[in-house]
Parts: sequence; structure tokens; C-alpha cells
Amino acid sequence: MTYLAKPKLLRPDTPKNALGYTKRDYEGAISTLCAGCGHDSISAAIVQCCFDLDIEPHRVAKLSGIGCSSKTPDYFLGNSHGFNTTHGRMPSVLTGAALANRDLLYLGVSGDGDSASIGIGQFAHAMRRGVNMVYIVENNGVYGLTKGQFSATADKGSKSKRGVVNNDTPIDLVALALQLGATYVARSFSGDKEQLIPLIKGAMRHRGSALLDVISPCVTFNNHAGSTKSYDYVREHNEAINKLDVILPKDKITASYAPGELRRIVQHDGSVLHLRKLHEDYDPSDRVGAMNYLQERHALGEIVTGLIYVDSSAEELHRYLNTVETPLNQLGVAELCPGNEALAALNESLRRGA
Ligand SMILES: Cc1ncc(C[n+]2csc(CCOP(=O)(O)OP(=O)(O)O)c2C)c(N)n1
Ligand code: SF4
Ligand SMILES: [Mg+2]
Repeated sequence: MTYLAKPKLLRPDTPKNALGYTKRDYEGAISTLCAGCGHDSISAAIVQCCFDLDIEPHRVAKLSGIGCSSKTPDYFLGNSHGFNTTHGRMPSVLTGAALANRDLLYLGVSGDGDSASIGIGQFAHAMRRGVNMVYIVENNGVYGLTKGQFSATADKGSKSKRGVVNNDTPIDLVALALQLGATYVARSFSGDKEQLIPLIKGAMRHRGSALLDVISPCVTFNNHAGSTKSYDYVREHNEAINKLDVILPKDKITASYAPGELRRIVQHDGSVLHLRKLHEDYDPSDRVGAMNYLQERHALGEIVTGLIYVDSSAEELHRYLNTVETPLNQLGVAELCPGNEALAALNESLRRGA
């Protein structure tokens, strides 16, 4: 793959975050995606979130599968850990990494093909196990990298660039994640960074499995009339249910709101999700209500975006498995290998149990 380095020289007044890093410290190589691809806007949003949240780059592990979307981790967080896995297998590699070292922020980046076709089994199990991760699907309704075949998220009746109609029922990864027990579920649009950035931030501060389905138009193969994943279509059918601000414990609250206008959701780490309702009847703490709402709105041709569901008291896989807090690579031989006597005692207990 082409590798282009970005110039390192910065103006002396370039803004720095609390760690002394500039946004450049969170960027990666220059993108080789098509100009205007939605995926590049998502990369920019991730850079902005990590800069704003003062995340130490070496504390992030970014993992992906195969596809244009899965290539993007090369274009952000160049100083973080990265693993470009095989097609559809990112969730299991991420789960293994997270179990070995709980101290990192796990960022899974995938595509609709990667997650809803070949990787759907892996996607489902990562969601239902409560792996502590931010899982971003860059959803364009096609296999961009292999030249624009319909993916499993393409809507029934939508048309390919050559006019072929898709007759298959779409898979909605948001609906699936809700059904499978994900504890932070959101949908956004790569063309709306005002909405997208806080949703990614909230997911990064969430404990448990967080899914973000981001509609991300493929300008080369799926941005025409007849597509339901084009910039124009999404702008016309976008129904935002709420507006999110993420307030960190260190932040001062500057905005003032009328009583009842705002819902405050405190997460495990003390961060506060400030949710302003745009749809009066919508409750993001009601999983079943969210599933029904999505179906109803989808039938009307609307694309529901915003924070769709959150359980701020959620737990995650390490708690369920009662695993050791120390990353495995920091344990010594004594802890990792308890010795022959312990092994013999364990075997004996199993024989007795049989
Ligand atoms: C095992 C395997 N099967 C098929 C492929 C071919 N392939 C590469 S990327 C891709 C689909 C990518 O689509 P998506 O995840 O939606 O990413 P996009 O390019 O649209 O961002 C396919 C089928 C592959 N690389 N490996
Ligand atoms: S083919 Fe589509 S998804 Fe891939 S880089 Fe180009 S616009 Fe983006
Ligand atoms: Mg795709």
C-alpha cells in the first residue's frame, strides 16, 4: 500500500490538549480513499474525539477487518496499537486482545460487508458478551473495496449504480445490537460531525459493548438517485431523536437549559451524557421501546439517528468472567504458572467431580 508521511512541522500556536498533544499526534497516514468518501469524515471525527478527551495514543488499540472502511485505521491514531485482521474476524481478535489487557481502549472499525455478511456471527457474539469496546460500522450499503456489490444492509428496492434493484431484506445492525444486548447503541451520519463526535465520545466513555452504525456514503459506487445510502437521501430522511453533549468530570457546565429539557445520564467513569430530546416520546433507556420505534420509523422510510439506547449501569465481559485486573503481559511466571502441585490438585478435584 502507498505510504505517505504527513509534514511534521507545525505552527507554534497549534492548539494542544491537556496532555500537550496536537491533533496531528492523533492522525495517521494520508488517506488513499476516493475524495469525498464518507469514511474519511469518520476518521476525522475519531481524531477529534481522542484529542478532545485527552486520550493517550498508546492507550488505544484499533482493530479492523477488510474493506475500504477497515483500511481507515491506517489514517488515524498513527501512534496507537493496530491490528488489521482478516475479513469479518475483527470482533474475535478484539475480544482476545481485550481479555489479555483491559487497560486499553478498544476501537473496532468495520464495514457493512465486514460486519453484516461474512462477519455477522462474530459481530453477534461480541455484542452479546458485553466486550468493552467501541464498535464502529462505516455503513455504505455496498462492498466498496470490491467495486460496489450490494451488501446485506442495502435496503430492499434500492438501486445499484447500473440500475439493478436489490430484492433482499436488509439487516439493521442497530436492531440486531439491541436484540443481542449491546449497552450503548447509536446511529449517525458521516456528513453530520456535530452529531457524530459526541456519540463517539459517549461510546468511548461507556463501559460495555458500544455499537455505532454510521451511514457513510460511498461516492464511487453508491451515491446516485435510487440509493438509500447516498448523501442526498440520508440528508432528506434523517430523523434525529436527540442531541448529545458529553461532559467529562473535569469540564465546567456552561450551557443552561430549561427544566425538563435535558436528560442527564451519569456513566460509570463519572462522565455525564446530556441528552436533549428532539422527539418527545423517545426514551433511550427502554430497549424494547427502541426496537419498536426503529421498526415503525423504518417502515415510514426514515433513518433514525442519535443515541438510540444506553444502559449506564452496564457491566462488561471481564466482570462476568471474573478475570484478573492486571494485563497478562505484566504477570510473572509465578502467577501464570502455579506449578505441578496446583495442577495435580486441580486434576484430582476434576476426577472426584466426574
Ligand atoms: C475471506 C474473504 N472473502 C472475500 C474478500 C473480498 N472482500 C474484500 S473487502 C470485501 C467487502 C468489503 O465491504 P465493506 O466491509 O462494506 O467495506 P467497504 O469497502 O464498503 O468500506 C470483500 C467481499 C476477502 N478479502 N476475504
Ligand atoms: S470505493 Fe467507495 S467506500 Fe471505497 S474509498 Fe471509494 S468511495 Fe470510499
Ligand atoms: Mg461497505
